[in-house]
Amino acid sequence: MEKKWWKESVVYQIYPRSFKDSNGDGIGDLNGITEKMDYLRELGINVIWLSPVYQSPNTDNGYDISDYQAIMEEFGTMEDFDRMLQSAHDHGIRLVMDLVVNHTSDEHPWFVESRKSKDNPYRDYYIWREGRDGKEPNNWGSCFSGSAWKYDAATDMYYLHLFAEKQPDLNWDNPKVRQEVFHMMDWWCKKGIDGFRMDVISMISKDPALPDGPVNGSGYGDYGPYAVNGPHVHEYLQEMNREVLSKYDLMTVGECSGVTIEEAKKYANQDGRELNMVFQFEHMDLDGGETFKWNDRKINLKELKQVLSKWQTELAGTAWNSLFWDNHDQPRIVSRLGDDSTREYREASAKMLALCLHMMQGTPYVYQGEELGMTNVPFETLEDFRDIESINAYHELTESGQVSPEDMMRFLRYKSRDNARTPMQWDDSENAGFTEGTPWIMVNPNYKEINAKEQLARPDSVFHFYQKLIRLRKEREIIPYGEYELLLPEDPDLYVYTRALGEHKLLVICNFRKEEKEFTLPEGFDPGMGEILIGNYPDRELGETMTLKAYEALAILW
Ligand code: TEU
Ligand code: CA
Repeated sequence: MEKKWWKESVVYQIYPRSFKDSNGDGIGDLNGITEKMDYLRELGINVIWLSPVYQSPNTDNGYDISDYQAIMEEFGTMEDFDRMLQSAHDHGIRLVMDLVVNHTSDEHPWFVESRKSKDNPYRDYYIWREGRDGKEPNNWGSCFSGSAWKYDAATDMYYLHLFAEKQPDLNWDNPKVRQEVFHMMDWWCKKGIDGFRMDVISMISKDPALPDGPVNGSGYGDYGPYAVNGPHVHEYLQEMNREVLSKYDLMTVGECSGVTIEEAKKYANQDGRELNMVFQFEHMDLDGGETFKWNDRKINLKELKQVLSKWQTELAGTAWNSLFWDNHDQPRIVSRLGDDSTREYREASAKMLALCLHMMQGTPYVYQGEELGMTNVPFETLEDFRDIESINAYHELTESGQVSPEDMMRFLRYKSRDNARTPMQWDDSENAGFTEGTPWIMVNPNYKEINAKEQLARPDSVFHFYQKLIRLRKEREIIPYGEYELLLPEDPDLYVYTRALGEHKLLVICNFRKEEKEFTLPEGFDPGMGEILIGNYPDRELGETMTLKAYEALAILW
């Protein structure tokens, strides 16, 4: 496997609105990020992925962009951006920007023009269709509820939006659109940024016939077969690579929901023709159901092992994957796969989950607050939520009678994206030290117990555990490059795997349960010869048979 800096890096994702507010308006900002650069260096991460900071009406918190070359006023100025970038580089940290080019905001000047008339020069920047019998051009549903089409009276036609109405999809089949996007990317590269995380990049190419999709639980058709990994997606990414990416030393990661292994081998092939790595969701979608993510089902450990292992072994030597539990679209992992019921279990399970993921092959991503074991949030009413996906889903599913209001509130509390979007918990002062004003979304009331200040001062904290995992990846080649093998696939409680490189073997053992569990070392692993690289209980001694404690995890090197 070819060595690359981005294979040996750990990425930290910042959701700027919730990271640190520097001016008391209740909204995180760029100067807030600059203030916290020392904290990030202390954690040891190499790369920041910055969620969108561009000008935006904020229907979807910056994933609806109205100017790709301007900074959102609430976040600061271009000078603040330049200072933040310089500060990151001074701290030895690279900066990867979010690139949201499947769609723009409807307030983007391209769309403002496009909707004016059928012969406007920008008309073909978006996907316009005539209605079918006075209704939508096809049966597709959008990701944020309702039809994926919006009627526009000015020209008596419909435009496509796979996300919110205010996020019209760009028409990538138009070469002018591609040139505009590539030009804008080049402008950012010249500024000195270090890469792009590409939002829903697997969805930029649609089958131009736009056929009806199979009807799903929502009553709408699924656009997946015609818009995900569509007919020209690889051609367009190769063009982007030739025109922009190949000219700089970048890290590129494609958010590829709905990607298969076969497709991932194209997006993230080592031949370097497209992107460096994919960011895919198969393991996170295991608790979906008829009403998609909206339920409170638990992920089954055997299925989780099977899916994660498939991606480990099938991409090996060919393509590269991202490793993550949390991001700004996911509830908190310690509440989802771990145990947030007591302080002891919370810390043990947060560390176990971190170890389990960080010892795998791929580039790990830490989402802000994950390194503290931040939890889901006790939202009480619908008014506590800010996320368009959550609010729309509540209305759609309760008003159609598919889900009762009580159940839906429980599902939102468990799965809403807002669980990841409450303010970063810096200390135990008011508003968790995030703002001196009124935060734009509630602070998790557990900040007095869970905060960075307390954890920085305590050697056995979740923070220091992440710090050690991140350091180990840099010190031990076996972690980025070793060969992966799953052991005990049928065990319902333990996740055990090995990594192998040259003479060395790494054994990773994770108890996903609070019950104690017997574990016997596999044949050939001499307990007297193994070295515990990291574990979440201080007094662990190696034996041929060990009784693993609640959520115990360890990585042993031979
Ligand atoms: O998310 C894309 C995506 O696949 C989402 O539908 C995701 O599955 C969903 O949010 C999970 O509930 C990206 C961004 O990460 C997300 O924040 C944006 O809202 C979305 O694209 C539109 O830009
Ligand atoms: Ca602010």
